[in-house]
Amino acid sequence: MTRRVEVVENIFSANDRLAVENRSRLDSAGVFALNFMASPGAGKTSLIERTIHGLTGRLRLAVIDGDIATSLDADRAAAAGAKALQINTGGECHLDAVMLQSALQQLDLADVDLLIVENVGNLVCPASFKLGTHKSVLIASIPEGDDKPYKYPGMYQEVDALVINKIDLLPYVPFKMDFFRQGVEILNPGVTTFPISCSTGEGLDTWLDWVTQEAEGSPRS
Ligand SMILES: Nc1nc2c(ncn2[C@@H]2O[C@H](COP(=O)(O)OP(=O)(O)O)[C@@H](O)[C@H]2O)c(=O)[nH]1
Ligand SMILES: [Mg+2]
Repeated sequence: MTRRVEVVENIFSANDRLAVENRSRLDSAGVFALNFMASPGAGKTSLIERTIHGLTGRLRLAVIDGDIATSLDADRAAAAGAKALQINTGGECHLDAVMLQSALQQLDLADVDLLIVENVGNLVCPASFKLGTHKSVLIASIPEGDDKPYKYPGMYQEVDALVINKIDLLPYVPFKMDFFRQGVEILNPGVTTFPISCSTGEGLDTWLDWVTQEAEGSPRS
């Protein structure tokens, strides 16, 4: 039992060391990076598309898409106008720092201001693996239900910002916003929150302003 714990700790510390290297590579290239995490179908790729459309002409974007199989999400990001690269994890339920390191080696970062990493759809494992990105963003969505902060506390307490997507569905889906927000507040008090709809565009201006401010405030060399 003790041996197993040690092995797990070694894996995490090796990952964390590589995450630090990734961060320094991003900083020296002047790239601000976000890690998008969410359950499958919450709207990660939809928000990436909206963000690309909203920031074109203001920031130069690249997207790294993590998926178990297919390049569908990277194709969507490329069609929206960003430089896009797909990582297929071959069954792994999360991205880790090694995978990001190899993706960064394949991207020319010289003409990138903002990098969005779309993690594998999963509310558990991605929270445990640092990548070296500057901020992590959780995309929750109304049809998932209002109990998710209570059921997946590890994810909710880790993130720097919370997007609540699909608010256009509030009239149709039972979702108690107060109950949801109470759960979030216990785990991550005061976390910056963006209620949005990728379908109608509601709330997206505030989101885009936040991304722009964060990217412009990040270290550049
Ligand atoms: N009603 C509604 N549907 C949305 C919204 N955002 C995304 N979707 C839909 O949700 C599904 C999953 O979206 P996708 O971006 O692929 O999610 P991902 O798996 O997290 O990347 C797609 O059918 C989207 O069209 C939204 O704000 N409102
Ligand atoms: Mg996706």
